[in-house]
Amino acid sequence: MFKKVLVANRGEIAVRVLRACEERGIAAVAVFSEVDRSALHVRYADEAYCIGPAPSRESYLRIDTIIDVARKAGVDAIHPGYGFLAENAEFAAACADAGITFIGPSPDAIEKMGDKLSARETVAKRNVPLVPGSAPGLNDDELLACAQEIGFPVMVKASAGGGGKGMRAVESAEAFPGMLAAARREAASAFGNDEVYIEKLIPNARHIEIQILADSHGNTIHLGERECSIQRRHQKLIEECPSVAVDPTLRQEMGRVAIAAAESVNYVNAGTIEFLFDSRDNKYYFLEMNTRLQVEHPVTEMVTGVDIVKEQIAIAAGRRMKYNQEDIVHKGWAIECRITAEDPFNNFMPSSGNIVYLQEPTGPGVRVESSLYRGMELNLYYDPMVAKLVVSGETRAEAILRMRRALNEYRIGGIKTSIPFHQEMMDSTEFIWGTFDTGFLSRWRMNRPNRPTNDHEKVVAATAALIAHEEGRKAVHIGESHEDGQPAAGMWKQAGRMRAVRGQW
Ligand code: MV4
Repeated sequence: MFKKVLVANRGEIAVRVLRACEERGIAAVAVFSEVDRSALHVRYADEAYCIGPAPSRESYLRIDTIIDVARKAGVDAIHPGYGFLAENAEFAAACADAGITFIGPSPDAIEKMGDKLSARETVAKRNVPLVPGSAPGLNDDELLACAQEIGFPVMVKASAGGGGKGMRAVESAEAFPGMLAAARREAASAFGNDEVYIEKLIPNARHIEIQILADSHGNTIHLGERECSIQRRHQKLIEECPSVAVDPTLRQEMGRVAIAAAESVNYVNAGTIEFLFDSRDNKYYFLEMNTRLQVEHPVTEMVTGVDIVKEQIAIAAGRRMKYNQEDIVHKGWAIECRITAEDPFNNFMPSSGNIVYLQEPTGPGVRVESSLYRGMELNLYYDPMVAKLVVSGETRAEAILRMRRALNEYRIGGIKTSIPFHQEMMDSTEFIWGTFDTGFLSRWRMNRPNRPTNDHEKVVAATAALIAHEEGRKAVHIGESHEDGQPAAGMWKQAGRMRAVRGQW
């Protein structure tokens, strides 16, 4: 096993990886920018080195500086976390050149999956279902012909893009040339590569992804799906494991397909296969593969009991995986709310300032992954996500009620946060019923701050009905009495009353 690992990241994920190192008895090295000198990840590490000024280009993205520090500190391996250098093939190769193990997949796998056209071609060889679309290397006329054959509306996507960057929906052949040119320009300036492809547009789809783990001895397993349809401008806000849209048969089938996709690039380490899921015909289509640990990995950990980060480290050290596919069973339900320093009442405007007060939720089924501490000076240099609130329960309903309870306990003073947004989501009938898709948030309007919602009865009724549904019973009626004189669904009514003071502490 490794003796010393460098964590090339910051924030909650750096802390998460440092905890895994500690549990494995591995000494851990942190790196930090000038403004992160007193960050939580620096305090958690056994050693820490400054790698440059605040802008990430000059610190967390500096391959040469990070490799230098890794050499000086004498580490055996580097964990990249997510974001920054996690999906940078050049960085993975630089680690190998320095004789340091990159805790992640090979540069070749990162490269093949990083280019979305090459990813489509590679996984297609293993019969992974793709959205009908174009082959690589087509000129503008050929792309138009392809779009007409597939039928409008279509999506124009940048091959070097991903995660929704450089993506355009096109409704008609008339609009196509203009949109195509715009997409190419945008891709050229954002990625230095103007190659685009088209796909049939799948409307009202869900975003469902499969977590996989693969060791260097040829074993690849899947840990089931995550539901990630609650997104705003391609930023996920809420994730769940499992998904209400997936039953055990579909889980097994999508898992098998995800394993095939991973095997098509001889994938080793943790990875995620993203699918678009069309709820109208229950068909699913490969979108892309993320060759890294993801933000939302804890929901899978809570439902499978697998510590994905500890497994990543073991796999990178050449160990055989601890689990066979038969060992992976889903138990209960987990939900994650991303806590961001943004004002949900003001178009998610980023917020900064001193964390003057902090009280994080705890108790049964609650897990907080956070980079916050009282007295912290939060700046605007990095991603606004400052913490993740993850809860689990025996059922989805219990997880939702627990999330409501935990959000109500959460107090962050000094900055605006997304907590009120999550409180409203936990009250929404669409969320409670699970009848949402990726278009849901663009149709959603937040209530105004401090305006008490007057639909508690609706929330309580919907939740009670959901419980009844889950238990295969008929829904109870609110307000009716049982023989013992207790109000029916009294527990759920109480849950409906348990709401936080809106706005911030
Ligand atoms: C699509 C799509 C509909 N049809 N592709 C957005 C992120 C990127 N990974 C792919 N995305 C989409 N691709 C086809 N052919 C709709 C989306 C999409 C979306 C996907 C997942 C989550 C949220 C989304 C919001 C808008 C569009």
